Amino acid sequence: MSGYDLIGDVHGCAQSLKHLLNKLGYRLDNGCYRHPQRTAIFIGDIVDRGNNIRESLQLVRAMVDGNSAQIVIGNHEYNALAYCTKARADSDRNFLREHNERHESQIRETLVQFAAYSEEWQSYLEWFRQLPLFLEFENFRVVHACWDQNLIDQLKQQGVANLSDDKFIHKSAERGCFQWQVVDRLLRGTYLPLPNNEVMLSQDGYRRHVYRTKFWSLNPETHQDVVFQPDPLPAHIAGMELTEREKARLLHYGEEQLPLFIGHYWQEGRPVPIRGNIACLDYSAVKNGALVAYRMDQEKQLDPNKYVWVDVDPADVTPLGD
Ligand SMILES: [Mn+2]
Repeated sequence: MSGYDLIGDVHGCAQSLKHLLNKLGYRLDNGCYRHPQRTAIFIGDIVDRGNNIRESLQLVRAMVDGNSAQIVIGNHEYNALAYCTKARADSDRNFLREHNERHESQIRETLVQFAAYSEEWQSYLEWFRQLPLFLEFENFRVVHACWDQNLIDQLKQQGVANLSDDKFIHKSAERGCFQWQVVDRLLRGTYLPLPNNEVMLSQDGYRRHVYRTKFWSLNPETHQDVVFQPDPLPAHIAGMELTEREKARLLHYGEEQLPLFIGHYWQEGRPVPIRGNIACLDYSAVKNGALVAYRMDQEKQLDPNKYVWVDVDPADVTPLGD
């Protein structure tokens, strides 16, 4: 085998995924998409939002079980697990992830599409617990949202690769502790509170108290220097200087580090590397964007010509019913 094809957030877009795999030279062989020389790597977030979530999971799991692909867990797989896991009796909550309106709407499509297949859904929840939190290869790294070397070193020391440990997953729901930090940082990335307790309305209609930030900017001065999300900051905030405290909350993934692949961030437009050693492969397929792959070989600097993508298939995103 030689080479890896890294694939961004699928979010239930199984038809688009089949088109992308075909374009990359993978062929269906006994129920599993395979390439004669290459291995696929999924960056997480297979579930939620799109029309074909069950088929996406079936396809990806067959590839992982058949050694034709690897995968890291995304925040949506974690959220599904936490949403469906009962909290312990001595906890102040019923489930690890609260069943409020916002959380319910994020997972709704997944639960609806699995409504008639509850045993199968249970088996995917078990599977999510086996998915690695990060992957490290000789010449590149993979994580859903953010590479935090300090947390990853601690995970390695403790021999924690995934969420299979009961104690770890229950702790991960307790804001502030190490297990919570791991999930929050690796699967959701870095973010800052809006200054002066301000709130902004995002495109998807939610009130946000925080905004997503880059974890690679060197010596940022203002909020505009670090913002990394589709929704622009309000103009009066964008130009405000970062305080020392805010700067201390940010990370810096250096230019000398190994190439890193992430998903998560709803990018738009033509896929290009963020920098010579960082590529985000989430191009908002399920918001009528593109499903994107990067063909990784031995390069030390990422090459804009090595992206392959397909526009989302309308069958994955057209509202059903009415
Ligand atoms: Mn995502």
